[in-house]
Amino acid sequence: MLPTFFECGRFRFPMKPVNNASTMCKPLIMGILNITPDSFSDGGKFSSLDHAISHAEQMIEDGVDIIDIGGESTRPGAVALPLDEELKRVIPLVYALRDCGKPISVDTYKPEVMREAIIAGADMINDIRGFASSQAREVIADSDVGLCVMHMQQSPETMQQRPSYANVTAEVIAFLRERCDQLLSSGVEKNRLSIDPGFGFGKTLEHNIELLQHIRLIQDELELPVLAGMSRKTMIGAITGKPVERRMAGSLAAALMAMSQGARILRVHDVAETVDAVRVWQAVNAT
Ligand code: 7PJ
Repeated sequence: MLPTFFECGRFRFPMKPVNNASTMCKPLIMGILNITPDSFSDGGKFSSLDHAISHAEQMIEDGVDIIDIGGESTRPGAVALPLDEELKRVIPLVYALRDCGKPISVDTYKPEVMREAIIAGADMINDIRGFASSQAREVIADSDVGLCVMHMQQSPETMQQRPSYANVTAEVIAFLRERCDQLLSSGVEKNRLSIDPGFGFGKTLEHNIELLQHIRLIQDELELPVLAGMSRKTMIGAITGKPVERRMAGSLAAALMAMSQGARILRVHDVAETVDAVRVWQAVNAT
């Protein structure tokens, strides 16, 4: 059984189906707010603070539930961003958005960025390295933020060179279980955790598809809400043959597949369109 709520700083979201007869639960929409000048999806369109703020305002109008701020590009082959540059990009935006009425998540694996983001008012930390660093776990234990613990094989520089698993689903479950146990023993409450198989992070298309087919199993095994992020990713391009700027329809289909597997949080670029797709799904399935 999933915890009843996902606790996320100043916010609390119900995680169980409202209607017990239905296995479906309306997923939360996490909108991606990239402030990387080299962001491959937004083409650097939202590089300045003002543009990022207006992008956030648009997402709120479109029905976003959580805003995920990312300062460092983690596309395959990307090189790491220096700490001071990431702080300069992310922290002013957290301050600017802290009272926007929606929880602010920060996509970072650096403990220093986590600490400053929490001081600035962030409600959630989304770590693509799954809180591997003990300093990260210390920062988190001293706070009340929600967490996303993601699986990645290797690191962004090398992860797509030769992804390899004997059993990808079993290995992702084992990894996430270990990281979540570590967090729980450092004092983090279970209802602050969400988990993510990490689509595209050290995975072939076949690995990604197998994980998508097993979201419900992953969620049931760990009894934690699954966050799924496939929006505009290479896997969508590989299936549809479309470049990144034409992957919205494929991304919507993937989001619905994740939702039908019970995913509780969908991390997406196209908030308005995903909200509509979820509404149609709900109208048919959750009555
Ligand atoms: C993910 C992420 C993801 C979580 C990125 C991109 C690359 N965080 N940060 N899950 N992806 N939790 O958005 O294409 O899949 S950055």
